[in-house]
Amino acid sequence: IAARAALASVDLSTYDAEQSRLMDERCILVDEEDRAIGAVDKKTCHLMENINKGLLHRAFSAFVFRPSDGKLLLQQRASEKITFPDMWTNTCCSHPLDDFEEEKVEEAQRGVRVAAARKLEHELGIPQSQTPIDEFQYLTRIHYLAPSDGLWGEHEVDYILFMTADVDVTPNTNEIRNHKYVDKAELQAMFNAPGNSFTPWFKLIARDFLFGWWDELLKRKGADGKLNAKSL
Ligand code: DMA
Ligand code: MN
Repeated sequence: IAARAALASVDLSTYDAEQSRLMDERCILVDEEDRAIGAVDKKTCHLMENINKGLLHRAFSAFVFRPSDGKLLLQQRASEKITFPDMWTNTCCSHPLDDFEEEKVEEAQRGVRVAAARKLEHELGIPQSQTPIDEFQYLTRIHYLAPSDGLWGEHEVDYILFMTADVDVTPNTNEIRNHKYVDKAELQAMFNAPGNSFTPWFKLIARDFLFGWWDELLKRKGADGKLNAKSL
């Protein structure tokens, strides 16, 4: 990757103040093998000009399913989001941060699990007591690159985490516009309907992985009759 001094920057004053502030968070830079190689602010990480020079960071995509019926909790991103505003997506995505020692721990994907619980609370108001980090089922990592508009985009090694949990949602309206539970047919109908837009990573994960794992999850009923992603 390019030397730090050569990386592009941009003025955020026309964007939402809170979302601009969050652009100071420090993401974990990784190489193509997901080895941590440094840290840089979220703004720098998400500018296409830097992505085009190879800048890559670590992220997670969490999928929360309702244990009683296996419906998936979706969110629609707020208009305030600087990247991918107003798009429908999986329950919660974000980044483990270099700012927190615990989120840098790689053993048993501890860092991304801790970050996922933190952001489920921040974005959806889900108390962390309802998302114990050991209950996340880590499925795989994907490396992908996707532009948002001309200026912004994503280039990540993205850890996919499933969880079955009964959760209380209190949306942070600076982060999410809407949320809803869907079954497979309802999600497919949303994809087919004109006018809905979806994040590129959610479309990619849905196309390649989601429906297969979801079918498996729906077969994994415990003695209590509830679905459990931990057995996937
Ligand atoms: C970034 O998500 C992570 C992925 C997997 C795309 P995001 O833009 O929702 O992050 P944040 O909520 O931290 O802005
Ligand atoms: Mn990112």
